[in-house]
Amino acid sequence: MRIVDARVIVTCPGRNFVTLKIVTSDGVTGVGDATLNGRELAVASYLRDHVVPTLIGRDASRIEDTWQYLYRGAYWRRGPVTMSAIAAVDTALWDIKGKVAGLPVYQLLGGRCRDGVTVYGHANAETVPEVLAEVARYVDLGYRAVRVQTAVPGLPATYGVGKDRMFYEPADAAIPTETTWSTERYLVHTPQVFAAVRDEFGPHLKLLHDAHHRLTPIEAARLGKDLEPYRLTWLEDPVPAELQEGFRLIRQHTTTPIAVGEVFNTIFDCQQLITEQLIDYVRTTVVRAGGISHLRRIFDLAALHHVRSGSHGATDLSPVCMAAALHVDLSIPNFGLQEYMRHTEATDEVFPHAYRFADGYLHPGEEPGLGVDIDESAAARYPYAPASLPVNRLTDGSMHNW
Ligand code: EZ4
Ligand code: CO
Repeated sequence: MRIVDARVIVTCPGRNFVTLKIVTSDGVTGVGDATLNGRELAVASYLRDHVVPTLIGRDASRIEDTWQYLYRGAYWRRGPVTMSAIAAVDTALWDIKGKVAGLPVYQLLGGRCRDGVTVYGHANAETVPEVLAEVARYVDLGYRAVRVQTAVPGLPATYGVGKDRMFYEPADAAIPTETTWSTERYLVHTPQVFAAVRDEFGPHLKLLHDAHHRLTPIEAARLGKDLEPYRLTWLEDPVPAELQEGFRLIRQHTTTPIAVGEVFNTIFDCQQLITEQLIDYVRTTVVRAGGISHLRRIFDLAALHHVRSGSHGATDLSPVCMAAALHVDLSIPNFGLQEYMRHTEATDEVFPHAYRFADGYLHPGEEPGLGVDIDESAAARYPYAPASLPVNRLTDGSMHNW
């Protein structure tokens, strides 16, 4: 069974998505997500100009060999653009293998390890009373875990806190918006938020918080200590992670569990974090880390070192990535938690999918393959529109992380 066509589809049903659709000589098709938020066209070009010509005529059943060919063959290894492109090919080939076998992909990965995939939603608001109402909304919908973010008093706008509640989208302008940040104010305010949330919702709701790589290790250690009474499931991205050993300092000071990895693109970005047990959850997901094949390598290494999965699942990861992530989540022994931000209706229309939310869990469904597709005629109605993630400056005007 040979690959006869591979199409790169760029569409913007509310936000930009890049999708690869592979077609075989038997007429079987497979889809892979290649979306890199704010840099979408770089991956589209990488696929169209450099990858697709090498796929035509290739045996569609050789998933691992194709992965190695694309990773080693390019000479230039790693990086978000390369690894998102490889991920799209890998994901589409898993989809095809499942359809050929007549099995959902999670069965090919070893079958289910759990009944459903526990997900968390995002409660975002300006003030504490408003965020309590948002958390209540998720609890009413059946969620068992909620990420809580508020604005920081005294700052004009805070990343991760948008005007739209259930459909929040951080990439908002062709040229990046600039926002202001103060770590001092944030460190004072955040423990007060979680005191109020615990007080209102009791000890059993899983609570999470994302620091968006904004702190130094010692500031993160302070925040972790101050949050200990509220027993977070995790504190996410406390510091930028280029320096993996930076996490040692956080670990020495706090028992608040640490999650990191949404920007990682290979196992080499987290091997020290995992093998030294410096984190509790690794947040890589399918599109960002070389597809199902490479993501499983990361999670297998993590399993050896008491680290669980906590895959990224924001709106910039398309329903194709979400479906693929759910098959992985269902089949690995060390699953932790899956992020889930609902997509807009227009996105769900462009990407019909079998996965369903029920009672706090997502279920990938039983369709052969990934159980997701792209409706190309619907996609064509939503042309690409440039959008970037915001840039952050400190109150004195200097550039900050993120
Ligand atoms: O900022 O997906 O945990 N989720 C997040 C997201 C990310 C965006 C970046 O593309 O941090 O909101
Ligand atoms: Co995050």
